Amino acid sequence: MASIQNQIVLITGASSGIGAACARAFAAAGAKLILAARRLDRLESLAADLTERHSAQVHLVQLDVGDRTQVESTLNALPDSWRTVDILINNAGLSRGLDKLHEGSIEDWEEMIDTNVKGLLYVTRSLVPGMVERGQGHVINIGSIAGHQTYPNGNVYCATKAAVKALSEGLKMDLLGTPIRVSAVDPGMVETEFSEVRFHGDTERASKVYQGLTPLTPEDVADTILFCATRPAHVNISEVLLVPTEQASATLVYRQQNR
Ligand code: NDP
Ligand code: 8X3
Repeated sequence: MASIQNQIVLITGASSGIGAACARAFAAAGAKLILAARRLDRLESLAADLTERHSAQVHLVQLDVGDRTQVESTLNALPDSWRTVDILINNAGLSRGLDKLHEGSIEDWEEMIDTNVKGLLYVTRSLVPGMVERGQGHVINIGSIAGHQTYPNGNVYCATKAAVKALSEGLKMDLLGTPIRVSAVDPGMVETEFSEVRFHGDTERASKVYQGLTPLTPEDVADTILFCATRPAHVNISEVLLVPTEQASATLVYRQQNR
């Protein structure tokens, strides 16, 4: 296992779920963290906890990844001691709605495309040139099983995650000949705030998504991401698809009654 002690890791969408779990896992491994999300209060309490538990060095940025001007100005204004990002975890993302395409909300589509595709591109475009210049870096994109298999009513969300898959593959090709690594970590069902956000705050509908099965936890995914980041420099984990044992595909899950 290669050490990531004192490496600078920037995590987008660190205020919840998989991003927050990554912050905990990478802090425990001794990394320095730049945590980004729109909800600064959430980042502040996470940072306080990481400092107390791991004496972690943490820098917070309030950031909407879908706002191009904000991404460019915020990342260009990182303090000198935080500029040399070694590992970028493009995790910020969301789904909105689960509707037939011809009945879907165009506002929902735009929010998903702006965050999951354009947001990932803006952050990557801002940080990867520095990695190339320094000859050091690793980009880890959080895709989804939804980028491998489309499911009914998933249309635009699945399309954004298929785009993330294509962008991870394309970035790897474009960085060939540099030491920069690119990984895609593509989970199946993970219990986070994801479904609550998808259903616009309908917690009852959200909880039914995971009824009768044991989903992945955010920590399971963070574990895999940390594994990718701690391989020796000549090893590039290009793609990992991880699902709960009770999930076989995007549409096939095994649910037990009374669980
Ligand atoms: P959560 O809703 O728990 O977390 C999503 C995170 O993304 C939050 O921290 C949120 O922060 C951030 N975010 C959303 N929009 C923006 C934005 N415009 N700018 C900055 N940050 C933003 O969900 P998950 O942890 O599950 O999701 C993380 C990633 O994992 C997503 O890319 C998702 O698509 C992917 N994924 C999730 C799966 C699941 O089943 N849960 C399965 C496969 C992939 P804030 O609102 O504070 O900005
Ligand atoms: C999240 C998993 O199956 O809801 O990407 O699309 S799924």
